[in-house]
Amino acid sequence: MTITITCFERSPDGGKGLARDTRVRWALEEAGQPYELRPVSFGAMKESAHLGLHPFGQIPTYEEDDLALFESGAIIFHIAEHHAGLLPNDPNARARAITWMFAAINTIEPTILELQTAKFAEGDKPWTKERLPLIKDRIRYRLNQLSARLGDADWLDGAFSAGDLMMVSVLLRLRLSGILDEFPKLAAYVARGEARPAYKRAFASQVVAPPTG
Ligand code: GTB
Repeated sequence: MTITITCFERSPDGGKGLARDTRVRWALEEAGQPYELRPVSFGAMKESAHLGLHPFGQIPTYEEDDLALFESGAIIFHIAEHHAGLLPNDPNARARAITWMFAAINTIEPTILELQTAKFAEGDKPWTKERLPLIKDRIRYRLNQLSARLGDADWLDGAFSAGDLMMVSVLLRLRLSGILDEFPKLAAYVARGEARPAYKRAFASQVVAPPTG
């Protein structure tokens, strides 16, 4: 059966590929697996049909035969476990690549989400002006450590892996803030990810709704 991924019917980023379905589609492109996209409206995400797939009423979801998954990290791990190209065969290298997947979503992404929440959900609150520099410094602290570990290597641990796919996807969400450009090694790392043919195909296949009005 075809793999089906849900995505925003109308992504708030207007075509920058920043929603989390992009990383899943990127993984499927790296693995050479065909898939279909099913756009979902914000309203439909909170209705029972979609909540049956995703208890938190979000995208992306993954459906294949009688398997339904949510959480981009779990979906990409599933894809990487079942298809070649995203995880090394050597057990230790594989465990390290998986560690980088977790580091991306558990150590780096939360700081970036804090920034997005402060800007977009709490932008009008009186504390935001004071809070933003603190959040940005917490991001810089982590990026400094990540950049030091990456050094002059192309990827985080040898060959490109699902760990890099996840880390690049997470870092991409920072680009508009300008913070990524403060770390030239990380900016070049993200650019290497975006230059991969599989990423380009994933980016090109995103659903971009025409502007309203
Ligand atoms: N932990 C989950 C995962 O990794 O899959 C998080 C899923 C999630 O946050 N989904 C978001 C969603 O469905 C879309 S990706 N939101 C709707 C809702 O909660 O009602 C987050 C996102 C949204 C918009 C942009 N953007 O416009 O730039 C970027 C990322």
